[in-house]
Amino acid sequence: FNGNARMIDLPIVSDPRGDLTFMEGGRHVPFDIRRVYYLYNVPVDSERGGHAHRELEQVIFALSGSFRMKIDDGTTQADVWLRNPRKGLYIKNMVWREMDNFSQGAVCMVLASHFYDEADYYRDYSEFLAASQAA
Ligand code: T46
Repeated sequence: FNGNARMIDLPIVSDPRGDLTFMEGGRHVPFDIRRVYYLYNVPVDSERGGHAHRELEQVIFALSGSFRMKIDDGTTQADVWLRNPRKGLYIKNMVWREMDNFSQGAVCMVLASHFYDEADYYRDYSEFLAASQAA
């Protein structure tokens, strides 16, 4: 995906008590983690996202259940199904994302490179496209 998005595989430590997965900032995640948030109690017909970020980089996980991410860097589009809690989708800045097809009880956890800042969002697709093509 032109280096703008890729899957990150995290370690897994399994024993009869269950599985353990961990992530360390600057090691498994290619930025210093400044914020973590999660989506839950998401209705199955919900559509989230519909924006891109000027600077923010994120890694997105389905900790439980599954959902679809549609990503678009202005040149390439892809559909990614997240359903494995040890495989995260790394998304660089300037990538449009939309999320849907949430399974019942899905939990989406996101690691972010910056604090929340509404000024960092493109919420208008044509504005995003113009900016991504000017870059
Ligand atoms: C993204 C996808 C995967 C905060 O106050 N702090 C936060 O850290 C976040 C993420 C959101 N908010 C507020 C802003 C809105 O008033 O929560 C409300 C809902 O946010 P939003 O409509 O942006 O939620 P999603 O699920 O459409 O998008 C979020 C992230 O905003 C976005 O960066 O990539 O999850």
